[in-house]
Amino acid sequence: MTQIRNFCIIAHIDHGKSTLADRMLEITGTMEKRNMHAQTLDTMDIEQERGITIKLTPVRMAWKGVELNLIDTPGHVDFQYEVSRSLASVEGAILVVDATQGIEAQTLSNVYLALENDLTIIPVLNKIDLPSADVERVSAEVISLLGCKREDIIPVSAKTGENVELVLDAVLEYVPEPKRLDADANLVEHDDPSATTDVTKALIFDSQYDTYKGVVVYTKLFSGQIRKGDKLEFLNTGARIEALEVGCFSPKYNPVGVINEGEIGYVVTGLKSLTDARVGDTLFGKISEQREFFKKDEVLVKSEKQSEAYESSTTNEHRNSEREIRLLDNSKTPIKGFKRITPYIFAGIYPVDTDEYPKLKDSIEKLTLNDSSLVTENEVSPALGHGFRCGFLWLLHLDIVKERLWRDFQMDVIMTSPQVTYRLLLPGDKVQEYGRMHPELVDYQGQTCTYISVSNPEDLPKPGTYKFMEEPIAKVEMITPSEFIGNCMQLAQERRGVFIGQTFLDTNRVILSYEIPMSELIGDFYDDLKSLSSGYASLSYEFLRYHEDDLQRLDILVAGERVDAFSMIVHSSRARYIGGRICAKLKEHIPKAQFAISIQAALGANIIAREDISAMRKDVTAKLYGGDITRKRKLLEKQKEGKKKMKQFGKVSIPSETFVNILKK
Ligand SMILES: Nc1nc2c(ncn2[C@@H]2O[C@H](COP(=O)(O)OP(=O)(O)OP(=O)(O)O)[C@@H](O)[C@H]2O)c(=O)[nH]1
Ligand SMILES: [Mg+2]
Repeated sequence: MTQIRNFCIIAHIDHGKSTLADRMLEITGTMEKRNMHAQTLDTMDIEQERGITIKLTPVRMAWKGVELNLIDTPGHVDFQYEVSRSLASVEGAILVVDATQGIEAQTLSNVYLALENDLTIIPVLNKIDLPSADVERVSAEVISLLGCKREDIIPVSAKTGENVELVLDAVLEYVPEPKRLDADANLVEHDDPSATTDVTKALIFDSQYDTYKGVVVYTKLFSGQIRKGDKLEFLNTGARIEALEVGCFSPKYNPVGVINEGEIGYVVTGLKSLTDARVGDTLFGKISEQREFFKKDEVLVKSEKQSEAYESSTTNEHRNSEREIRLLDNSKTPIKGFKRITPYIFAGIYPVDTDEYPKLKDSIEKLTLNDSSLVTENEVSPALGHGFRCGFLWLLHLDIVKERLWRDFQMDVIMTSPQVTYRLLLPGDKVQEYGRMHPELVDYQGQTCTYISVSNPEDLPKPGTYKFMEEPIAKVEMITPSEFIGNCMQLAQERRGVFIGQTFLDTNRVILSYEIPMSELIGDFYDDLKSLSSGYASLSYEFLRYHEDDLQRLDILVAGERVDAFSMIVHSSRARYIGGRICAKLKEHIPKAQFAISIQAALGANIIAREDISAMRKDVTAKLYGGDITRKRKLLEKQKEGKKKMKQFGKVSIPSETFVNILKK
């Protein structure tokens, strides 16, 4: 049997993961140099243009007779979910640290993730070709983080290829052989006597929709074997498939016909929708019973039940841990995957031109085919008409979805300001009434009450009808040079942060830990942190818990009319500041009209901020005199262009980009 090593590359953003992967592809002869470009594994156009990795990418290589399955991961904090899924499918991680910078916030959070997954970590210092590389200082940081020896750290240049071979050798030497499963689907070492082989079980760590192949799942085979033509079942959704094509990543799909135990590969499922092939699910097959498997009616009934259980467990917001579904048949215990992440922020997406709703619907359906993290629901807004409520991992994800809509489908959309999900406790059994908002019955101080999740301020029940409201709190870590500690602390405090502690990485750099409400991290927190620290501070955050607080809906009225798309839930202490800022921002963006326009922020019936836009005096062509009709036309054309992206509210037009930008400075 061939020896196998599965590993991924993790690091803070831009520390050189994809470039290191390039060199590995080259050295192992997986790809020819002429077919490569910088960051070859970043195949999406947006990845190449922005120079960042957004999606995990697996690739198979061979080194000294051993099969290597590598997964390149994104470093951006918003795509941590991609990292956690990659880590669940490998036994080792190459931790890349930029020798010109040192350990950053994402380095830490990735190390914690790797340790949670019980992975072997190989520390690598990158960019040693640069004169500003400080190998000594950064090595000391890595040693104190990992408790490793100086000689375990491999200094490389992913740019020139220096020492990259040593990294591959270290993978062979230190990363263990693929883990296996025991009868209860627990992970055990490859040589553990309790490991079983009589069933096929594969963890789905990603899925893609391919125009020609349909749904393709990316999988790590923990036990058994998958061959083309095998009949398989998704244990959580109950969907059953035949493996139409089976192969590995080279890095393109390479149909080799079989995935062996321990390997990473892909399976073409013939499914038309990703909802049946969920990331985190287990693909199951009984080697001895391939035929009968599909005839058993009771299997079908059971599967539907499982499917419901799965639905209810995953739609519940932020109850991150996937409920374990025990099956009657012990051999069908699913692999304990990874935490399923529910979206953290929600925003409404509406067509600028309401006639384009069918086109938007079609575009969004196509987008969700390839983005399992994107969640959508129909929504109707009094002001904006028919649209969708979409859930995103975080702001960069939202930004990318918006860009895709424009680029791939030429959809000009309005996005409402992103909101986190709040939880409310209502007295009594309100499950029927609030069916759409993931109601959950609880016993609160001896009374039956109902928890609901609200991600759209419009859905907020009237004050007084609920007992309390809770908001999500994040655990935040900032790493900063010590001269900026004061600035960072001030920023965190302004955003209602609670100080947890500080640790010195070395004499000059500090890790600051805070608990900050997630709603305060939306908008310009990251930009502010960067500007307050001259670009040196880095940030990581993670959902921690829900916390009860004094929260209210803030409404915005334009020319006396409430614009529902601008409403948001805010903390009472911040309402005046946020309201004032939004009014000022709208004043900047809303063009003058023939009449005066008032912009007001209100908490219930109380107006807490106000701006006025005075009436316009001249029309755009007034300054042109006489006969130059072409210039006049040009100006009118230009005005028309500008108008196209406006949205009419009563008598007032609001530019479409204002909606998503009102939270930014
Ligand atoms: N001088 C030098 N530059 C490097 C080296 N490795 C990477 N870079 C540069 O660093 C930048 C980031 O490299 P990437 O490989 O995209 O970094 P990454 O870690 O994959 O970034 P994300 O996936 O977005 O987190 C690019 O401009 C690379 O050319 C190196 O060894 N030396
Ligand atoms: Mg990358």
